[in-house]
Amino acid sequence: MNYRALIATTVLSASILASGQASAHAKLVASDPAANATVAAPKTISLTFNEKLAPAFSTFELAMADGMKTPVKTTVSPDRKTIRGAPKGRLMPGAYKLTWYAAAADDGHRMDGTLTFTVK
Ligand SMILES: [Cu+2]
Repeated sequence: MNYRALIATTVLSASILASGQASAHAKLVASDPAANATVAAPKTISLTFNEKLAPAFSTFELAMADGMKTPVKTTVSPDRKTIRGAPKGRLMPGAYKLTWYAAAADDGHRMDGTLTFTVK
């Protein structure tokens, strides 16, 4: 690597680090089921975030379209980036709304969001 390339790489790394610190908020990057998907009744639901979570403040709730809550037991994965939940019993066909709560491990900032999916 020549000197100029090294400087460019260093500047780039520094700006990535800076932006990482500036946006230290847990963002949902993937889910299973995916948002707006129609799926067979899932045995587990997983939500993956862009950064490590504080497990005590990171969970989700599941409700049917009529607002009736479906009991779900959630845990945070060992790498602390994924919240997994197992619905109690088989999910009935219909539309579900999932509401997640996630706190970033590094600064404790709490975020939340929703996604919907349909069980066929
Ligand atoms: Cu933050």
